[in-house]
Amino acid sequence: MDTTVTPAPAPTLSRTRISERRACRVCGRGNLLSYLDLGVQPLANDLREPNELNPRVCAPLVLQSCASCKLSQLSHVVPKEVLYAGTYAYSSGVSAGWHAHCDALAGEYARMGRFVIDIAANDGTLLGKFTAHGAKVLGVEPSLSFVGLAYQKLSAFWTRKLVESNDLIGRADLIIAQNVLGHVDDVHDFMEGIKQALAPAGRAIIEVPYLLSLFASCAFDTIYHEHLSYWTVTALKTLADAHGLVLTDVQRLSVHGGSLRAIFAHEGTPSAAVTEMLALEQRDLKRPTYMSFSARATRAMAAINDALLSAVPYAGFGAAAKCTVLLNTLDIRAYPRVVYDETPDKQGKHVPGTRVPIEAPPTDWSAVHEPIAVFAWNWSDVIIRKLRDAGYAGDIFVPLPKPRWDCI
Ligand code: DWN
Ligand code: ZN
Repeated sequence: MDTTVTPAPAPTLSRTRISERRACRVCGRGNLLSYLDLGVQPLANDLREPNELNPRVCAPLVLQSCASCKLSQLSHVVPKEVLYAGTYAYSSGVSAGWHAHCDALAGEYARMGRFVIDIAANDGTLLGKFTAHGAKVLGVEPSLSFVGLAYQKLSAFWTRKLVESNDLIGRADLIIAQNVLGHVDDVHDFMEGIKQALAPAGRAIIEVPYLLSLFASCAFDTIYHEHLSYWTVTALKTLADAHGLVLTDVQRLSVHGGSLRAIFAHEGTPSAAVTEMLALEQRDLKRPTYMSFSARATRAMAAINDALLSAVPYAGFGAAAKCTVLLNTLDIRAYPRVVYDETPDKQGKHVPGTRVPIEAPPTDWSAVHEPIAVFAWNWSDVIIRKLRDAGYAGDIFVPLPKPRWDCI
C-alpha cells in the first residue's frame, strides 16, 4: 500500500485582503446580477516555479452586472499589490499581432501626440512606435519586470496623485491606456488623473476588452482576477460624465478576442458610433442576455473538456492568462502534457493551479506528432501559420470562439 502522504496544499494566504464588491465601481449602485461563477481560481499570471506548485493566492471568480450603467465586474477584488507583486509575467511584445496593432495606432495618432503618456506601458512596445514617429513619450508601469527597460518611465500605478506630484497637469497631448482600465479598482481616481493630465486639446485613447465581444466569442477564459471590470460603452460614458470628460468616439477592434477603443476629450460631440452603441446596449444588455452567455459558456467548457480528453496526450501552445483560467475549469485528466510558450520569463514555470510545465517550443516541429491545443486562441491565425510554416503536420485544436480542429 502506498504509505507516502501527499502534503495538504498550503492554505490560501489568509492575510491577503480579498474584498467583496457589493456595489458597482462606476455608478455606485447595488443592483448587481451574478451571472457566471468560474469557481475559486489561482491568479492567472502568477506562474509558479517547479518547487512552488501550490498557488500563492486563490479567490472566487464570479461575474456580476450592473443594471444601471451596464458595467460587468468581478464579485471579489484581489489587491493590485498581490496581483502584480514585483514581477508580471505577461510581455506584450511577444505577440507579432500586438506589434501590428500598435504600429497601426501610432500611425493613426502620432501626429496628434507631441507628448504621449502610455499608462501600463509593459515592455514599451507601443512607446517604441511613437518615438519612431518623433513623439516625446512617458511610460507609466508599476511592474518590476520592466524597470530595466530603456524607455522614459514612472515605475508606479497611474493615480491622480501621480499626475499632481510629477508636474503632469495639462501636459499630455495624447494619453493611451490599453488593456489597463479593466485592471483598475478605483476607476474614478484613474479617470480623474487622465482628466487632470490631458492638455486642453488633448485626447485620451482607452482600449478595453468589450463585453459584447466577450459574449459573442464566449470568451469565458478572459475572465480572471486581473480583469476587475468588463466594459460597455454605457459604463465608459457614465465614467466620463462623472469627470467632465466627453466620450467622443468608439471603435470595435478584433485584438485580444474583441476590444473597444474609446476616445475621450475635454470637449466635443459624441460620434454616431457612440450614439448607436449606447442604443444597442440599452436594447440588448438585459438579464436574458447575461443568462444566455452563462449557459453558452458552461456548454463550451464541457465541449472543450470532452475534446481535450479525447486528445490526451497532447501539448498546449500559449501559456496565456486565459490558458490558466481554461485549464482550471477542466477535468485534470484533460490537462496537456506541457504548454509551449516563447516568453522567456514563462519558460520553466508551471501553469498556476496545475502541475503543467511551460517550456520553450520545440526546435524541430516536423518531429512533433502529438495534437496541439492553442490556448492563446485570440492569436490562433498567427500561431497556426507559425506551426505549419515550421513543419508541424499534426492536428491543432482551437478552443474558442467555437471549439474546432485544424487538421491537415
Ligand atoms: O489584459 C491582458 C491581456 C491584454 O494580455 C493581460 N492581463 C494579460 C494578457 O493576457 P494573455 O496572457 O491572455 O495575452 P495573450 O497575448 O493572449 O498571451 C499570448 C501568450 O502566448 C503569451 O504568453 C505569449 C504566447 N505567444 C507565443 O509564445 N508565441 C503568443 C504568440 C502570438 C506567439 O507567436
Ligand atoms: Zn453601474
